Amino acid sequence: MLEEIKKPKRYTITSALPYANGPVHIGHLAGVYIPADIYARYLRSNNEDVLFIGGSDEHGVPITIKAKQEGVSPQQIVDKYHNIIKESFKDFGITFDVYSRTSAKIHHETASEFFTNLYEKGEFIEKVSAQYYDEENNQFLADRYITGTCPHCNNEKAYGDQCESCGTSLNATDLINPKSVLSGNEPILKETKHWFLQLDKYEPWLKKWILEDHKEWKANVYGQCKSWLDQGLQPRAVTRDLDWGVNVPLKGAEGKVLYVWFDAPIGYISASKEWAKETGKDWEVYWKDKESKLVHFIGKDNIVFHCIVFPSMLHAEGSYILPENVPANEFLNLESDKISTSRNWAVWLHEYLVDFPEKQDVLRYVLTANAPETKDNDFTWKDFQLKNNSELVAIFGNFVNRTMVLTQKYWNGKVPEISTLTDIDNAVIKDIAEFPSRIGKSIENYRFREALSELMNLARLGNKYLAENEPWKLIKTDEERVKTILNISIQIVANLAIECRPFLPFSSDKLFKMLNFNETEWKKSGKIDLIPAGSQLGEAFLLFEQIEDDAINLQIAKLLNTKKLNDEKTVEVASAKSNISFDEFAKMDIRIGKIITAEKVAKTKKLLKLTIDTGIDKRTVVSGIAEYYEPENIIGKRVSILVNLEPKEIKGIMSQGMILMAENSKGELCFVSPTNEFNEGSCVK
Ligand code: B3M
Ligand code: ZN
Repeated sequence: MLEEIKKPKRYTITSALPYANGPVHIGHLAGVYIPADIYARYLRSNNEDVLFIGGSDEHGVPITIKAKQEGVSPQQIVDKYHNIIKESFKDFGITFDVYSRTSAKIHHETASEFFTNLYEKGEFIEKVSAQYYDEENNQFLADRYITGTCPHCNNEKAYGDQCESCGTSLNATDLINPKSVLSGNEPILKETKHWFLQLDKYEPWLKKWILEDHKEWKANVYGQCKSWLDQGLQPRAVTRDLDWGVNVPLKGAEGKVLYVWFDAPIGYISASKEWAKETGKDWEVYWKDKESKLVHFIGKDNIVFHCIVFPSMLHAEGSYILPENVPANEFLNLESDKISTSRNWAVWLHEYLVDFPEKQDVLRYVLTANAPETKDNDFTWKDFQLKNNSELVAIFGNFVNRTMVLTQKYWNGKVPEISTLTDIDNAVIKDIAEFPSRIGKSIENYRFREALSELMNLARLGNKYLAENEPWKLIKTDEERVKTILNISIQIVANLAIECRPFLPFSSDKLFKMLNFNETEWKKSGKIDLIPAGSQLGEAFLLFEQIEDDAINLQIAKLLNTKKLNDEKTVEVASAKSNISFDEFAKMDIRIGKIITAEKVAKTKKLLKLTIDTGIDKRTVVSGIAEYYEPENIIGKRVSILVNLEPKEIKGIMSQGMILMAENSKGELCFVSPTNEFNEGSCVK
């Protein structure tokens, strides 16, 4: 028998805590905060008990790096960005019940207690391992503080945790030629003790809890969890050698802090405590009562921490509820490129509001309509303009405006009476009744794009109703009929005002003002008795306005400029090699040679077979330059050649020597040629 799904008593809604090392951008809004806000607002309009939690993640290595770069303390960095981020969320109408931060005292206490609790229960294993240490700075190096050559792709700028060139995740000890970012020196390996959460121990439990009991999770989330679980889990260190974070509350753990991903999710709990203190409410029921429903809104890069690590922590602690769902989103790109804080490839929320003042809802709309719910999606300024002009203005705004203007014109803004209902009216009334549950269902199932498109269908229904009945024509012949049509249209506007509120709260406020109305309860919508006949409406004004090409072109130009600056910046120089003696250098016999013949090597893309007159002899050299030179264009060219390199067979051809090439940061090659007419055989020294 199907189990009756019991309605939760209350909702605990968390949204990922953004790192306080930069402002927030459209990717954050689209992926996490808008969906979470729609969900929270919708539930509240249903009179549900909701605690919607946000806050800044103020620990972790990126923040210490940023502080070093700017020559200030980590606390100064997080103070600055915490405030900017908090303001942006407020500006965009994200209705957190609490927006806290992990540098708060209450958080340090809460995280510390949580750790101690697990420690005392014996949930950690202690392990000593060798880690990189910078002797000049007397400190252990976090993975991000070590760079070196990627063993997979030879990228010389790989980090200790990942190579951003080939995407492989690495251990710091995998790097070839590791260097400390702090001193530039080669780090030494030194033993250090850390505490590990035994994810392997929880694996069977996790498998059942996720793979069997939560098959309803979004496919992207479920799939990622399954692949982690299929690979098998390892114990994971929850402490670090770092001086910024929550101190490890153990003797002998001086200089160690909790790993940022251990303390950050506990931040949700500390924020709840802070909220409880301020409001006099009880935080514990939101976290410990089985009838509370916990939902985490996050981006896809946070899935493992919210579905595997944090639940394991909660499970190990034992008194907490677990997330009922984790509706993680994929990523939003910007004009086909990955959003990047370091490359400034983003639309920053605070900047958007300077360029598009009071247009929060336009962005909320476009980001919801384009939400990366099932796959990565792209934000483009052209699409932003199109969605504003042809959807918000042409459909939603147009319907509201026509209804308001006609009512003002014919009845001075007084809501006319309904006389008799025709079949057309009854059909529309029946349709109107279906929207609240249709939109609501989509929201409850975390399908916010679908919910929004349903909302737009309600506006479309209104437009169609007006267009088919043409009250502006009927007014000359059948005033009673026009009264009915306008009354129903006004009711549709009122329905829109309630139902758009989770998505477009600023526009909902405007509609309330225009309608002289302020009903926020979801269950009141779906009906046509929202605004009684005889009510006086407020003044009509435009809900949305056209966005012109100029405004869009300006934004595109801004991005092109960013791209240009970035391209200039990427002229990077490969790092220096260690010194050699003159004798070592002098062993190389480098000459000027002349290319006499050149042809492509069959079945290869990169290789040319060259005959070089070295002045000493004429010899064959195979060179990987086919992508940069056409054979016919290089005959007669003078180049540098290392003549005493051991001969080597390449693709069945004996190559005798090597042509010297210059390589730029993009990996492009060009010959190193004499600037004057020097004969073949001349020595390069
Ligand atoms: N600060 C990572 C991020 O912003 C991290 C989220 C923490 S949620 C507990 O992607
Ligand atoms: Zn690599």
